[in-house]
Amino acid sequence: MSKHNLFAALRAAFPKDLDSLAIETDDGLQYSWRDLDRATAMMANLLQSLDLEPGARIAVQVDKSVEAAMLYLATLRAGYVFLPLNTAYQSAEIEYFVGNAEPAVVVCSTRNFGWVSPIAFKAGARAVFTLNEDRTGSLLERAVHMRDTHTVAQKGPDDLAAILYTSGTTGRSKGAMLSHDNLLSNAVVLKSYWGWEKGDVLIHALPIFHVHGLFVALHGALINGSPMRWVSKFDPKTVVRLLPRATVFMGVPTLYVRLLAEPALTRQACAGMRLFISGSAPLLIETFREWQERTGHTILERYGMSETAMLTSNPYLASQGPRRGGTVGFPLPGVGVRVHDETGRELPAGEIGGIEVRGPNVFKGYWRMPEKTREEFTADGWFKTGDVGMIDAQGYVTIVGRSKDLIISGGYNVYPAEIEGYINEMPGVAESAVVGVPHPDFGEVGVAVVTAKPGASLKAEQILASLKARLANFKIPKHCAEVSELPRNTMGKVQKNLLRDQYKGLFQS
Ligand code: MCA
Ligand code: AMP
Repeated sequence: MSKHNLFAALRAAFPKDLDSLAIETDDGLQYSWRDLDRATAMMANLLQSLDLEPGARIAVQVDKSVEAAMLYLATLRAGYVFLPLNTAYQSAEIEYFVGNAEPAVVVCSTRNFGWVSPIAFKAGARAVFTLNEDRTGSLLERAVHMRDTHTVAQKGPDDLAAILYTSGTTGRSKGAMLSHDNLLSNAVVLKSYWGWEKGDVLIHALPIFHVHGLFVALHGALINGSPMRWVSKFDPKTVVRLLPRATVFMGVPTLYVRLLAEPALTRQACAGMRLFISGSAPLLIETFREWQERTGHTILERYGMSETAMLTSNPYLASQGPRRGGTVGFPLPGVGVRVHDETGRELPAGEIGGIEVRGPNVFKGYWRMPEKTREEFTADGWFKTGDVGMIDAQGYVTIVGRSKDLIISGGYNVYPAEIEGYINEMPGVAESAVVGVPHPDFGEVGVAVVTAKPGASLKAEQILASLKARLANFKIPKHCAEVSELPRNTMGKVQKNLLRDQYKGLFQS
């Protein structure tokens, strides 16, 4: 029944007055709810006119725009599987994702069409459209001729709605398969847990190719019938200017750090705001406290994953307890969170171990990787997050680290194994290790430590330049050091903790 289609639930929450404002962009464009309804119907009709098989993937690598968000909603509406791709990915990365997901349709920017379309067609795509942030491109040129009414496709709760690539701790990303109910159940829980109310207005300043911006922020506003102030590329001055005309803001810690650097961020500017939410990476207690002092607001920190959407959150209501900086709050209603040691034994309150999760928010598995999927679940069906933490006596969850080899930089995941793979192929390189070190802006950034083959001499800037030619810019280590050898433990494993200690002061003022 279409009632299980996530789009049907979002559409049911549109306000009665369809001609009221749904989205206003930072360059003054205004979209009504009727615009959203008509445009998503036309795009859904275009997709369905291609006669794709059920479960077809629609891969999208386009700059953030309202039309890109409409394309996501149209994909849900038409019953296909949305596959968002970071706009910073270059051809080697896109080749992997498109080769792995085999999308029926690929949508890219006109500037990238030259290299994206051959990759798409080689992987069996039926069509490649273009979509640009100035609303040009073949997608809209074709959609404009389609009917502006559409019957939402029937979907079951466990049917796939999206695939998000993530957690390539072994170097290659895995496609997390999220169902309509994974997303809808989480959106419904967060709507009430975060106190969404009539009159709320969201400032949307996150990318829409990851869970935070595409699901938590977008679904949060839509399922409450709330209008959005749409910021296509985060700029702290723009956000501060919008604060008096909004009530909710969501960001990664880097956004909060940059907003605090704006003198115009005052208590007065935030007087009309109801809620500031942070996640995707650890929020430093200094940032949490500085925000409180400057604005009078206490940031609500929550914890999520591409595989599980949101799993814990600090409380919204004071009656549920204080929002505690440095913690990620309580397991959400309906979500189970536990801490186990390596032997699988549940640990008592306050003891540190591996965080595991169970609930309607937990994904269906990794796309075409049944083995890997099995490895990441316990025998009794709990998902192993790869995060290390504890639950205290009051029930607050604290993440203290990660067992997975992962750097989270400005909210983006950077997998050392992937970068090391490329560096180790470079001429003259014997081996490398990429580790995360603290960074005042991005929270954590990568540092590459490299050893040369006998007789070879390495140039750090050359190593970084050749990485930049191959990989998304946010993945490029911010420093590269050559050493005679990498520290190893008795098992021969590189001791990345020693390297982290050695370089941790690199970016600290
Ligand atoms: C940009 N640069 C970065 C990053 N972003 N370097 C390291 N880490 C980054 N995150 C570099 C670029 O390579 C470029 O370097 C220079 O900074 C400026 O690039 P630009 O694109 O202009 O950067 P920016 O505009 O300053 O972007 C910073 C940003 C952006 C706004 C913080 O990274 C961002 O929007 N992050 C949000 C990510 C997100 O949505 N995470 C949610 C994941 P060069 O000039 O050398 O090329 S979802 C998730 O984690 C879970 C599910 C959850 O819980 O939400
Ligand atoms: P992703 O792989 O993009 O889904 O990122 C999920 C990872 O981000 C989690 O496994 C955590 O390591 C990290 N993460 C998300 N939210 C938080 C948070 N509030 N504090 C610390 N780490 C977080």
